[in-house]
Amino acid sequence: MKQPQHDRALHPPGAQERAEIERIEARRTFLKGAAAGTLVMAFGGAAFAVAADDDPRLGTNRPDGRPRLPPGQRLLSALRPMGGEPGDPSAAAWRCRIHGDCDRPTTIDFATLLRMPQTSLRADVHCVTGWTVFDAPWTGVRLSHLAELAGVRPGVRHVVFEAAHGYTANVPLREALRPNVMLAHRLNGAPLPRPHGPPVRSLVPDLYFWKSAKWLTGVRFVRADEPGYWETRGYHNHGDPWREERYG
Ligand SMILES: Nc1nc2c(c(=O)[nH]1)N[C@H]1C(S)=C(S)[C@@H](COP(=O)(O)O)O[C@H]1N2
Ligand SMILES: [Mo]
Repeated sequence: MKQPQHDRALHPPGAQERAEIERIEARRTFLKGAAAGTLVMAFGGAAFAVAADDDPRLGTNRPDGRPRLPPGQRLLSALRPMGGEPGDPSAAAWRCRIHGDCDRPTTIDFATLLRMPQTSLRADVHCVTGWTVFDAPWTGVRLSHLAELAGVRPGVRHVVFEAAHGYTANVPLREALRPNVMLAHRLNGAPLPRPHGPPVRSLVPDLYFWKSAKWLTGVRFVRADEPGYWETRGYHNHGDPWREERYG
């Protein structure tokens, strides 16, 4: 699977972490060189938003008391497409297995997802490569709703998000049941744009963004933890941005 943004597996152990840090530093230096504020630049053929250093939300705290900007992060004005091997973006073709250790496993399609209770929220997201975006507006269905529907059995401790081409990400069940964790199908008031995992991705805003699986194909409830794609390639098993749980 090609993963150009986090290709630490290509470097020998020891050099891996330095290479990643150098990459992050290079990006930061680039961003510092760009003008502050909301600005979209052409870069490698893709448009992306750059640093918003003068944002009044910087330096404030979240309702839970933690700083709005986690340590070592820099604010961008819009999500940056981070790549990954795309799945089928078609809503008509989308199927998602809700399965694992539950009483009522099921497969849902897009129309079924839309008939479920919809949640719209603004969430901050934090990419391990060093960027954060505040207040991204998402719409979707809470994971807690799907867990209830599936009848998750006692003893289940983890959720594995499954995505196209074998990508997976593991999240502790307790955290996955929080009200801001969802299967998202809209971003910024529109269907998920092509690079951001349409038609449906998971959204786990309070963990690093690699936990938010694009091109979602399944939600699996498990008792024993199953480290996912990045978690088995040197990244932290949990990924809390405020503890800087970047590398395992
Ligand atoms: N299916 C899939 N989901 C994925 C990835 C991926 O490679 N494949 N990359 C992850 C990583 S490393 C990040 S940082 C975010 C990036 O999401 P974005 O491209 O919408 O910014 O998606 C995550 N979800
Ligand atoms: Mo990432």
